[in-house]
Amino acid sequence: MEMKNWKQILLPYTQAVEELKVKFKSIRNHYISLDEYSPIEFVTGRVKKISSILEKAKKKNIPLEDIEEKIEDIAGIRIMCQFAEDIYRVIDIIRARDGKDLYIEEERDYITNIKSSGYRSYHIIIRYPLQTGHGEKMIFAEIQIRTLAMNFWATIEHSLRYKYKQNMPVQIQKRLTKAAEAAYQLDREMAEIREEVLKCQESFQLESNIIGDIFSNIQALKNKNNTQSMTEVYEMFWTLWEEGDMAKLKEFSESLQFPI
Ligand code: 0O2
Ligand code: 0O2
Repeated sequence: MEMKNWKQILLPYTQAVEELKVKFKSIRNHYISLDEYSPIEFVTGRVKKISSILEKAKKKNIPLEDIEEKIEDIAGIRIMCQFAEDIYRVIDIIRARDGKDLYIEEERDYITNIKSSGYRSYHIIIRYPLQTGHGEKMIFAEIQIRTLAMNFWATIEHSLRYKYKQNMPVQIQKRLTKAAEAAYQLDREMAEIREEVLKCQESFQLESNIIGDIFSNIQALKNKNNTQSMTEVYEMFWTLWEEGDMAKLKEFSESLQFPI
């Protein structure tokens, strides 16, 4: 494999990362548009750096011509969740798509089986059928699903490991182990207050959607009505807004949609 082919080799992986990001972001948007809590907080993606691919190939004795078949995380998607419980909802969503737009190859549960470094995450290796200019190409991708706390720890640990390579000072290693434990405790604490947080977030989301609806309905009315009746509509809105009763605001929004 010559160096000049790298760009060509990585192109399908770039496409896969972009497509998968759109797909998982859409799942989040779907929940939000239905006023529902989304188990996905945010999604990121990356194509593995050439230097990391080469390092991994060397470490695992993979000949360069086998890289595409043997290195499963050239395309990587990361899904962040607020709570550990959400991870299992995301896993179910992905499993439900198995055999449809992706094929699950393997699952690695580093949440139950925490790595010795302290790393926690749930990995799903998939085969993803990519539509290219030259027909379908099946490629590997790795989906990492983790909480915000797991991500926080892993991001910092990854950058330190990258910085020190094999020579991480023992003192820093110890601190990282302690920090991993703290991140684990944080997830446990958050699970306890999850119900409370969910209630607040849902009502906030609902409120912002109702207000959004009211303003689009007012806009639609404005195009039809005269300014006289619009003043009444605004006054009514401010009165109800100050009262803060969501049921009344919803009713008001509907009355604007279907004026008598
Ligand atoms: P928005 O409007 O900010 O929600 P891209 O192709 O640029 O969308 P990419 O290249 O993967 O995505 O970018 P990156 O930097 O990895 O971040 C992806 C998305 O994750 C971005 O949002 C970031 O705002 C979001 N993100 C990154 N870190 C955090 C974080 O700590 N908390 C939260 N809530 N979001 C974070 P978008 O998709 O650009 O859209
Ligand atoms: P990059 O390109 O820097 O993101 P391995 O044998 O551990 O090298 P394996 O068995 O092929 O890897 O796959 P695994 O363990 O399922 O996934 C490897 C990826 O998981 C890593 O990518 C990290 O993103 C993440 N990961 C695994 N272990 C750790 C850890 O101890 N700390 C952190 N921060 N992340 C980890 P790379 O190789 O770092 O690639």
